[in-house]
Amino acid sequence: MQQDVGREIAGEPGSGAPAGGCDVVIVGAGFGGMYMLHRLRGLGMTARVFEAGTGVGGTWYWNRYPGARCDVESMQYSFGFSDEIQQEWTWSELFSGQPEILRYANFVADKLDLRRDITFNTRVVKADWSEAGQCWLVGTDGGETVVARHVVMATGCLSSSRMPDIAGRESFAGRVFHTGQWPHEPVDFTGQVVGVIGTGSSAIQSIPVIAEQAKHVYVFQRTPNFSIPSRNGPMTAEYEAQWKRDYGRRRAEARKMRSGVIAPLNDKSALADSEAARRDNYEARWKLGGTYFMQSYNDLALNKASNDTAVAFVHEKIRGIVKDPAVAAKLLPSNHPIGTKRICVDTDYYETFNRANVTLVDLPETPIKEITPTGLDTTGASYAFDAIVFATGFDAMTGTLLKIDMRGRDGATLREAWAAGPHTYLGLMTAGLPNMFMITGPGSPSVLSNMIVSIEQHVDWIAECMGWMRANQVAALEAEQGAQEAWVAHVNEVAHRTLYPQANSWYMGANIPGKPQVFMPYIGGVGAYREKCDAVAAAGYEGFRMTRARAAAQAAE
Ligand code: N01
Repeated sequence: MQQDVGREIAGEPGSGAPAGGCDVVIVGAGFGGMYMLHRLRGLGMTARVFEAGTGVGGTWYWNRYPGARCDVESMQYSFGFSDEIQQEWTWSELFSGQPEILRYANFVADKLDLRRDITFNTRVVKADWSEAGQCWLVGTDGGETVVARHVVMATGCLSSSRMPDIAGRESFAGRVFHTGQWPHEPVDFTGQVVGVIGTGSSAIQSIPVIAEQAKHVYVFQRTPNFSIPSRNGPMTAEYEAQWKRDYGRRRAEARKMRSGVIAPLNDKSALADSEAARRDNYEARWKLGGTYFMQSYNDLALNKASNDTAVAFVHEKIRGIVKDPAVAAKLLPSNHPIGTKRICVDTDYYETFNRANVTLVDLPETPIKEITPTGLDTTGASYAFDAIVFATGFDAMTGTLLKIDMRGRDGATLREAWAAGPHTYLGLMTAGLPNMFMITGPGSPSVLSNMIVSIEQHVDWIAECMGWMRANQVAALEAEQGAQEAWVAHVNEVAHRTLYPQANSWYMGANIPGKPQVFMPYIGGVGAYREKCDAVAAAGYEGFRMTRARAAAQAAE
């Protein structure tokens, strides 16, 4: 049983900052943590942010691998809360690369003077709820304990990179990289032989760039993935001006969209078109590029027969691009409907396999036996490299949250509460952990949406909730078990109306051995989800239970 030191440190439970502490501890200084801090300052609340990295930017701070780029247009993948920021900042490309997005994060941090409340190089490792103080005691790896009324987990959905359990991994004597933890100093592969393990989004972006530099690249593919050309290009002054003139309306429109992105939709089934019309439509979408391909028809995520038509089209494209038919055949994704694993977006991915210095190794044909000091052995051959790049993904959505030893009411741990998969109410809170909010947590649209739109929606909701608690002298707010279980059931039910659960994806937790297999994000759409969250707040935070601050409780007696 933990010792409850909250009373001693925090004094009488109120609804403001506990004595000697702050109103809120925010974990993470990515886009979520940055905007949360800004909103709380606006409410006159005190907040401290802890960030494991040496700078702001979250995902864009860590994922510095060659070719890292966002697949949502920059005019849309950017903050909409400040007209000054959105008018002042200028993007150089339609889909910006990681260095530019990181510069943007730093620009926002400077503009809002955020760094003075951020402690860098520091991880939050534990958080204990004090029933007596109605507050959290948050512990860092530097040994500091901070008392706070609330904790906001702005830890990101893809922030725990995953190294695979391959025998001999530690024995490799060359350089080892993970795309999600790329070094800050430049990495030069000139004249080197490189092995890339994995063919997800990170690999698909980095392989073409590494192949331009390296002497030879071996790509180890376990599951082929669908990828659509991004059609990135320079930002034109005219396109940018069009957006900036109309930003208010466009941001409002994006917030209502299913994906949080203004996208060309087609309210028609793929089966309603003739074969010729369908081909023309897919061809036009392929030329348009990017994730919009999945909106070619309204039922690609719902109807297997419709989805098959899109699969057939992309297969034909791959066969058309890759000159060696045997290599093309290996690149054809066949074990999941298109889009049910996150669709990849590339610049010259399939073309890269026409290069003489790139070899595709099909792992289902010749599985990996072990990593050796000089490279890697499959059942078919031995490969020698100077460097290995693990593009092997993340323990998504729950990995980072579960690394923190979080103990709520009566010592109940988050790890126990989520033993069968993440259980949340609206992806915002979990029963048993009062005043612990998650930004884009499991059970919210998060990774199925434009992350910045979803981050802004959550931050606004959380800030308003905290403001309401203070105004109403509520010391603690917590998801009710019943409301939470009803939400979890709804999240599952909606997911199982789609084809998504058919794929062994990280959305399902399938990439981590032993992880419960549940569909984690909410697929009901950003617009509908926002309406639900707003309705819950308007009804006095329906589905949450509250503990009144002591002064308010005494006054009411
Ligand atoms: O990770 P992934 P990612 N042996 O999990 C393979 C976002 N993102 O970093 O499919 C051999 O998708 C694994 O194989 P399999 C985006 O949401 C966005 O690429 O499990 N292979 C797979 O091929 C994305 O979805 C952007 O059979 C092994 C790969 O490693 C998410 O981040 C850019 C293996 C992992 O793919 C994650 O993408 C980049 C093993 N033991 C990322 N273990 C954009 O905005 C794993 N693999 C464009």
